[in-house]
Amino acid sequence: MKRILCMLLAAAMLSLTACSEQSSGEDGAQSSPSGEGASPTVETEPAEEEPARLEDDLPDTDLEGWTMRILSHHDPLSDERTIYAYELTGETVNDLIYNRDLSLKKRFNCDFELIPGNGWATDQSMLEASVRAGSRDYDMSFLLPFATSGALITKGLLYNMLAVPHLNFEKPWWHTNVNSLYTIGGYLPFVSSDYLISSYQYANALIFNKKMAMDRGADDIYGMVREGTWTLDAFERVITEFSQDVNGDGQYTDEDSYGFASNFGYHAITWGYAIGELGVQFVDGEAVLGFCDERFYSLAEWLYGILYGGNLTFEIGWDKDCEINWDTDRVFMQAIWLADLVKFRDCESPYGIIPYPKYDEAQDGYYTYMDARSGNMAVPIDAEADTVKNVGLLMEAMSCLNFNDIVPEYLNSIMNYKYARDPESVEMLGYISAGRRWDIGYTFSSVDAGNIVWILDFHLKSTGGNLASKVASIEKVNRKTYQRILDGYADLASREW
Ligand SMILES: [Ca+2]
Repeated sequence: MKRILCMLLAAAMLSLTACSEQSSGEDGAQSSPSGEGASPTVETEPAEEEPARLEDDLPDTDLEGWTMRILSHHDPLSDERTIYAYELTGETVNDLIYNRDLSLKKRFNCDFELIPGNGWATDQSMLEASVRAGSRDYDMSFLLPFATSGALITKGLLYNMLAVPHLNFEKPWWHTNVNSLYTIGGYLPFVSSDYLISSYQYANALIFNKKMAMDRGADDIYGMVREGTWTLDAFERVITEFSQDVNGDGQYTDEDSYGFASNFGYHAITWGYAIGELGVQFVDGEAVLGFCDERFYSLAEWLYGILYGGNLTFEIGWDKDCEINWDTDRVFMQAIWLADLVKFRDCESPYGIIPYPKYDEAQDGYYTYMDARSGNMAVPIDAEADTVKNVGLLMEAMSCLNFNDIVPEYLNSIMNYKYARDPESVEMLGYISAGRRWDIGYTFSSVDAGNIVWILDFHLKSTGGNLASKVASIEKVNRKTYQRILDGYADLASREW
């Protein structure tokens, strides 16, 4: 039964990974997740037929004791634990990763060494130092390209992943939509697959307090999501009734009650993606900016009202947990990364997981964006041919094992199953997964007041929600910035691979 549930979860999450078109805002995410995968039947005993495992179809290979040295992102909030386990700890996902690597060591006669960075972008400076010195200190990397705003491209630090043997993008563990998005002119600097649990952990989503919803007779939010009526207006309506000056002191502080809690930076920029836009797209060799049309400006005015207008929203600090404890039942809805849900596992007040709302009912689906911390896998540009081949072999094998065993277990682990089974949250994960967007603009930006991707963070408050003139003042420099990255791409694509 557990495995059946895992497969349902995986199907829900993977429903769009294989088929979305990320470069277009027109027809990417569907308005509903794939039917069978997202309609959980956990209360019914299904026919006990184990789903077939998909094989990696890799050749028998003896790597003769070769050690793959993995350079990994590592900062206080996210690190190598998404891909690597140092020892058995009793924690399910950790131990699955540990045993996965153990089986690969035996199968291919190889070993792994994890070399962590130490801070936001030290991993990338370590990689750059190795490339400059020609010392080949690493064989593979798990980095956050976002952390150096395109320097991985403009400095030419990464091998062309399209030229790495053994990677088979036809297999369902590859996030082919993501890999297509970052392929320009026949060059692909990095890839994403189920090897990165982070590619699920850092999807932006919302949770709501089911106890508060029941006590107050709130609208049927799941029903609205399902029917396509979960819109900005509906969101505003359901959160408004929960804000209250609980202690009656005339101030709104962490002692009061709110309809919504969110970080006003990295979570808040999700709203631009939720209405179906992308920060930047590369079209026919040119950088085309999003977030600069009437629809976006209208969203910004609305969001100003939500975040700053009427004590509706409690602000969560940067990289901090919400100061209002979930179990006090004083926050009705909260912006999260899926990675945060492990912290809610022991909460008494049950939560339901839902996607961000649509702009209006006419919008074709629910969208969200993937935070930088989802990261990417890559190979240093100066890797020798044998190294490239070995890394390709192990990346493919690891991705396959994660697809079969680890991602389903991870998804199961974030469900709020301690007190109440909630098959509807499984269904909602399908909508969230289907609407995941990766954005070239975001990936190659930094947290910067002059970057269009971050405009809701830096300028919403100071402009009172009227962003049009601010956008106009930064458009030109943004086009230039992204054009420089496109030029870097062109240089790399022109090399022999
Ligand atoms: Ca108060």
